[in-house]
Amino acid sequence: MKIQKSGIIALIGRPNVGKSTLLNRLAGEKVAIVTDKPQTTRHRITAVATRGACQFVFLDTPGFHRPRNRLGEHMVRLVRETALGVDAVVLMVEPAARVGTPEAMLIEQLVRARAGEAPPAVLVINKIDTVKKDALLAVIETYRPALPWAAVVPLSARDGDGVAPLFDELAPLLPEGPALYPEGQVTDQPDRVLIAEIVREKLLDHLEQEVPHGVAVVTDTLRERENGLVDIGVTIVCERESHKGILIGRRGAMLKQVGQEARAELEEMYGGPVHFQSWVKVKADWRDKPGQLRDLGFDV
Ligand SMILES: Nc1nc2c(ncn2[C@@H]2O[C@H](COP(=O)(O)OP(=O)(O)OP(=O)(O)O)[C@@H](O)[C@H]2O)c(=O)[nH]1
Ligand SMILES: [Mg+2]
Repeated sequence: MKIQKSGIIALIGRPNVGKSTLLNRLAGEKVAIVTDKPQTTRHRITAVATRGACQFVFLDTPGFHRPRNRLGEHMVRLVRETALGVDAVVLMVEPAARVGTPEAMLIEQLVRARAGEAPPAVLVINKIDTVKKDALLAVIETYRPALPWAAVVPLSARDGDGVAPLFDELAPLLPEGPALYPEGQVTDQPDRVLIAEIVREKLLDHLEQEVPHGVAVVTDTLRERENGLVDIGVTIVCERESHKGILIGRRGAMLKQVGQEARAELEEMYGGPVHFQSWVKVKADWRDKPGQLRDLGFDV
């Protein structure tokens, strides 16, 4: 079917609310990594979905939070810029009957940026699998006055319940126009970025406390040999020697475990054997150093 409407939709909300889970659900495949740690997403991630004559281009964003370093400032700026330059915004909230600080700030910015005009926005209440119906009604009643112009879509990004109605609410907000991405393209992330993110996801799954936030991953090597084997090498960056010890683990146990998990997913992605190697490097306070942030792929 020929595309007649297409538009860009930003997913915004506090850390850990489920934006990346929803992005993957909307795309129909894994485009963004998901963990139970807040501030997992650090980049803007595109996922393209087609429904009938509509092409939806979704942009996942970092969780909106009070920044404590340059990386955080960059992430928060990215949320603001993204939210203001799109055709529609999906504000995602937890199923709690209270407008929290990040939500209040995001709502205020949306309203102010468009000089009081109602921005095309949809409010998504996520994780409905965790609340009873009465509790959900209380959440809807809480948010309705805060965003009187927006449709409210309760859903479970994890289970997929309520995701189809979200497409129905967003379709009328798309401008008329041709496809923005070629048919079949699901994301614009280069393989090197996807690889680094998969490794970071496996790392975060095993890390606790302050270590995860100070971890970055870069793909150094990506080479397909003639026999079909894919060579992948990554550098894992952390902020302190003590963190390096945790990342490597007792006799290298942690790095080995993470390597196994990452390799399994990468082999699925490439449909064949992967040779995976990783190195751990300390870069003190990289999250506060513009030069190092740029080296690690952040557009600061
Ligand atoms: N129960 C439940 N958990 C969910 C749902 N959606 C996401 N989660 C969980 O919430 C956690 C955070 O999910 P993410 O998708 O990484 O959240 P995010 O908003 O992208 O987080 P940041 O990138 O840190 O801003 C993960 O443990 C998910 O499995 C849902 O619908 N129900
Ligand atoms: Mg995310």
